[in-house]
Amino acid sequence: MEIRINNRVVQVAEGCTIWQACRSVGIHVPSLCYLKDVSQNASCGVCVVEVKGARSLLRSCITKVTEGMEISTNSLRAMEARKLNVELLLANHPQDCLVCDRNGNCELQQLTFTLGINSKRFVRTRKEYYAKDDSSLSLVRDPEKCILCGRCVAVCNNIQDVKAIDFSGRGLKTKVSAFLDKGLGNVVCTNCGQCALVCPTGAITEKSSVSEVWAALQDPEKVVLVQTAPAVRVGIGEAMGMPYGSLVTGQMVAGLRRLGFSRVFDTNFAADLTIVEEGNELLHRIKNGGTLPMITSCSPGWIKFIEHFYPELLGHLSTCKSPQQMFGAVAKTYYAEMTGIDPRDIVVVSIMPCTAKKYEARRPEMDGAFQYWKEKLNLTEKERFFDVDYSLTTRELARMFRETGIEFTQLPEEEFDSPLGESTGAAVIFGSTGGVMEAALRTAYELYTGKRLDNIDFRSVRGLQGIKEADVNLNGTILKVAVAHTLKNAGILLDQIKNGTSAYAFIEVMTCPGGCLGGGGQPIPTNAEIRERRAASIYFEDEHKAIRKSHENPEIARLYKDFLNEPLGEKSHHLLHTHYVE
Ligand code: HC1
Repeated sequence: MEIRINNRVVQVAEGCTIWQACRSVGIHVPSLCYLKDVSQNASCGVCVVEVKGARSLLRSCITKVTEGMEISTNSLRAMEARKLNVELLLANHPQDCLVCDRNGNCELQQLTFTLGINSKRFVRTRKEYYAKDDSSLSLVRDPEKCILCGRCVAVCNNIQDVKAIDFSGRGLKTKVSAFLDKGLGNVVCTNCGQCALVCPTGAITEKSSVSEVWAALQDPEKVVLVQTAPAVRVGIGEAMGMPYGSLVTGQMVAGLRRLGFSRVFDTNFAADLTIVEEGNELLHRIKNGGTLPMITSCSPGWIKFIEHFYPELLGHLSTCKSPQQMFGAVAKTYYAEMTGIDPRDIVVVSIMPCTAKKYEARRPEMDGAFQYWKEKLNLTEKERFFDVDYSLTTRELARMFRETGIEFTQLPEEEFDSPLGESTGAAVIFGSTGGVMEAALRTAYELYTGKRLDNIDFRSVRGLQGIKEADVNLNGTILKVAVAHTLKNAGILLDQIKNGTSAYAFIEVMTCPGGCLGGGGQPIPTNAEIRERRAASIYFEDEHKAIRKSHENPEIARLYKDFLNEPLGEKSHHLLHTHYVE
């Protein structure tokens, strides 16, 4: 279709919006509320353009192009209106950018700069001052910084189908809040943090534990171990100024050592352990008529979702704790015994692409190591400790690197410490949607058939489609499997189980779009194109690993030989598994 933009004749796709048309010919019209694939609220009024013949300025994010349309994105009228709308937002916005969590990465701050706004023209119109909501273990909401763009509401409602937050009030009293203003920690919020990822300002951020981790690192009595999730290695480079999806495993390890962690271990080691336990659990259920489909249980936002919305289906969850939690339990038992370190002196810090992991680490059932040591060391309830002490997001780790002035891009590549640092290709793909399924199939096939699996790439469960499925031939037995990412897609598969039409024996669910690589704790921005690049790096690392099946990890074999004895055994039961009850 032919139209004119800023006096130039251009060809654009039929049916697209003015915003998309401009974008397709290299013109960026700013917007604070529009976000591709997430929200199209037309609430901020920043994307207005002038269209010949139209009486008023039009919002480019919702207006479709028509043949012969003449658009001006840079007329004085359009530019002044855009500026005015931002100035009106600034009237009610706290001007504490210097101490804001999003300083330097705030879309409102950036737009104020690019539009050349250099004074505060209007006084505050809102009378009330809203208090921060820090009721959640994962997230902090500061309604004073909210510009009512609606992105958080859209992602929570439309992508996750959770509806934990919405607009309330009218006119100047309009605000975003949780049900009856109860606070995020007291409603159905799953802690996924997708709201924080799409928020243009600092109105929603993770609840930070950076200062507690600094304190632990300075404490001479403590041995501080760190574990890094699969998806952090393809995210942290971005946060340190590198291209999207940069794979920086070795530099990340080197950086963590320079921050002062006593040992740098890998959550991937525990991902391999999860696969061995979960693969055996699946086969046990198949052979003994257990509850099927079995559904993966490593994504804590997903666990909270099923607990809230489908409690009658909790029996379908694998009883395996997540790799983050398995790592903590193994570190404070097996590793403590092996090294003679008092488990009370061990501090386990996890670096996760996820905000819900903070919540998971404080779930009451996540104290397996304390229960293990309780009698042996005569511990009182007052001395109770959790398997994982602090969980930081990728963004928080970037903050720590920046604070210490570490030149991340100049770091050499270093190896993880042993024995909790060895991992396989199967473990790293946990970070992408479909990865847990593929890793489990690589192991389950060999366990079930007793034969070697040569073609280990299960490509049908890869990619960013919302729901994927595959038929896997286990020596004549066909195993039907499905993979879902985002909680809305998970709900579709759960409804099938509920109404008796589910055809699957095994299902993987990951909370966030794209899996953990698109987690709520990852660098901002995160969008579809960036998720693709991170996924490509994850599969690249898998392809180049010497060992690519979890059950072939020699350190996992040693863990069973020296400590756990066997998969699904007594120690595994106490340390690595749990039961979710209605
Ligand atoms: Fe995930 Fe997992 S893959 S849940 O997304 O099972 O956060 O990366 O660490 O625990 O391994 C997250 C990622 C992560 C766990 C693993």
